[in-house]
Amino acid sequence: MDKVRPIAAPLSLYCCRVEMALKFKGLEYEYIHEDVANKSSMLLELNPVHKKIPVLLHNGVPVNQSLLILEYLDETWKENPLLAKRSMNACLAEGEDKEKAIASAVESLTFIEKLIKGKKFFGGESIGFMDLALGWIPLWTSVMEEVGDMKILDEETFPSLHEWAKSFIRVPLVKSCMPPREEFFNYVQSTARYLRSSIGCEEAIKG
Ligand SMILES: N[C@@H](CCC(=O)N[C@@H](CS)C(=O)NCC(=O)O)C(=O)O
Repeated sequence: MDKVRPIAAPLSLYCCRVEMALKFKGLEYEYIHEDVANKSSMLLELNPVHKKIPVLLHNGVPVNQSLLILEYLDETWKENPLLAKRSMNACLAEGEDKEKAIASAVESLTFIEKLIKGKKFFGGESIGFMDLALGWIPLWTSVMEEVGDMKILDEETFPSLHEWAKSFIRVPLVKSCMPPREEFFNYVQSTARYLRSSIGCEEAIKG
C-alpha cells in the first residue's frame, strides 16, 4: 500500500492546503508534525533548498512546494480530480464522449474567461504567474482543435481570452520559448495517432 506522509504543521495554511487535498482525494496519510522554530534533520534533508513545510513523502520520495504537491496528488491519484481534464480527451474521443469532453473543456475556459475579462494580462498590464501558468492555452488549444476537428476556444464565446491569447503570444520572450506551430502540430498529431492505435481511445481518455 502507498505510504503517504505530509511533513507539516497545523498552523501553516500552506500545509492546510495540502491536507485539504489529501482529504478531498480520500487518501490515508500519516501526519508528521514539524516544528519550524526547531527544524528537524529530516526536513533539512528532504527540503534542503527552501527548508520549508509542507513536504509530502510518498513511499519515501519527497515532493516540495504546496501547489506542486497538489498537482502531484492529482496526477498520482485520479479520483476526485482537482484539475479539469485536458482538451486531449476531446481530441481523442468520438461521438457522445467527444461532446462531453468538449463541454468540460468549454466549462473550464468559461471560468478563465471571467478572470481575464477587462484585463490585458491576468496580473494586469504585464505578464505574471497566471499568464505563464496558462500560457499553453493559445498554441495547445488551436492545435488540438485542428487535430481533433473541433472548436473549443470560440472567439465569440471567449472574446477576452482571445484578446489575451493574441497579446500573450506577441510578447517577444513568449515567442522565443514557444515551439514552431508546424513542429508542434506534427508532434501532437503523431501522439494522438499513437494513443488512438496503441492503447485505444477508451484507455487514453481514462489516463
Ligand atoms: N511556497 C511554499 C511556502 C511554504 C512556507 O512558507 N512554509 C512556511 C510555514 S507556513 C515555513 O516552512 N516556514 C519556515 C521558514 O521559512 O523557515 C509552499 O507553497 O509550500
